[in-house]
Amino acid sequence: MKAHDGMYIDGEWRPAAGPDVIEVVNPVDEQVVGRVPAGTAEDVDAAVRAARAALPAWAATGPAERAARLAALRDVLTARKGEIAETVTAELGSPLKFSQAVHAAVPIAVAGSYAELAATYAFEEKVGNSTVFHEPIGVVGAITPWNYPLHQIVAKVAPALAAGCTVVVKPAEDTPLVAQLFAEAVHEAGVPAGVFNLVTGLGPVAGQALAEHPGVDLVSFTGSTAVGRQIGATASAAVKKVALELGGKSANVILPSADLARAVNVGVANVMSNSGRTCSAWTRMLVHREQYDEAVELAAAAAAKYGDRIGPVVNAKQRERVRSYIEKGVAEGARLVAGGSESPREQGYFVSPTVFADVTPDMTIAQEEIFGPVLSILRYEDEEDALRIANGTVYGLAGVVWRAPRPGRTPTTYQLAASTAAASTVPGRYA
Ligand code: TXE
Repeated sequence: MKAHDGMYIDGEWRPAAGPDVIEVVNPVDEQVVGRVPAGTAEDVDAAVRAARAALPAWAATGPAERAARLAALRDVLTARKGEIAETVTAELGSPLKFSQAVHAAVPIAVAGSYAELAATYAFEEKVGNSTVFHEPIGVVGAITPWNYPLHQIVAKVAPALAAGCTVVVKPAEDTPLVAQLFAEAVHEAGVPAGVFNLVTGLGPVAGQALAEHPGVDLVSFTGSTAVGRQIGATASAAVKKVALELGGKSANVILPSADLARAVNVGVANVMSNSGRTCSAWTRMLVHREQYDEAVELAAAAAAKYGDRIGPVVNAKQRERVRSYIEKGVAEGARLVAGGSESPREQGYFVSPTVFADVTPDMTIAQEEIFGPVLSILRYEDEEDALRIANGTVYGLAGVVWRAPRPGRTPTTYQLAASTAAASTVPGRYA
């Protein structure tokens, strides 16, 4: 895979300040597919300075010019769609078709929607006798994860650029190659030097330097709750703005009136998609006790059909993490009806699509984010009970209720408890 040995700063690829490199490994065959520099605080500082210097001019460009650059970015990404999909497949391990349909197509659509928003957004608003001006916050430090590597970058960068902010991105160390491809696309799209900058590197080094940098006005982070908490504390100590998009343990409530087979099959597909690496995945399926056994049978059969076609998880550490959750599920008394902790292949970081029955709300696998292809099926007595179970975690990222359609009536929605640990700031289904 093509890889740059420098950082994209102030409109050019510059040599990294330090000698360290990160090896990018394909999770399917464990082979190195590229090497990128491991950035230091010095690289981050250079990138933030470039972003600060570029800010006044970029903030002063009209929305029409910013919309034009974002539209150009969408067009470049569209032209390089095939390359994006191949790059994500090489570093994330997802099947090529999924990379084409999701990892490439979704961020292109997101870039396009922010191009439209930049052109139509009311940056100036009359409120009574006053005029409200919506001004850019300033320099945005974006720290992104590996699960939807390009989408996570575009979902932060496109709105920031639309608003007139400048950006420094520190992508996940597992998936820096598509981030470099994105920097090339930004360049090709004619975005002025310094408006977008990329520093590859490790979280506790480059990521932390970016979160702490006094020249950054807003830190936008997506990743683990533990790191998010740390970044929130750092940002508040420095009195800067922070946006955190963290984990999830979303409930999929199937009411007795729903089409059970459809609800279960879609529910299983949702969890297995991207090998379970989706923070909004419906990882807890809640089924009425009278339909429980049938649902478990359907879910086990659906999961077994996927085999290793869902692709691997991202690295050895994640595979161990997911396996240990599966072992904990068994140890706490849940019933394994599909998959298990045994890897389906000798090579690569694969985990079998796994389904647990007889899961109770207090079990670890019903409370903690696993971030792998693991579904927990819980039993409920009535709607009140289902709601109580659904709301009974610290998470609140997404939620689903299935019931028979009632023609002419607006769908019922349940208010799931807002989470303190997961404040969603990024629009889009695939975060
Ligand atoms: O995340 P990290 P990891 C969850 C999921 C997963 C778990 C661990 O449960 O199993 O997190 O994944 C950077 N200062 N999600 O360890 O470490 C890091 O370099 C500044 C949910 O990979 O949080 C990367 O760019 N930055 C999630 C980013 O933070 C730091 C997606 C995320 O990595 C840092 C991914 C530090 N001290 C994982 N330490 C979602 N919500 O979609 C790390 N980073």
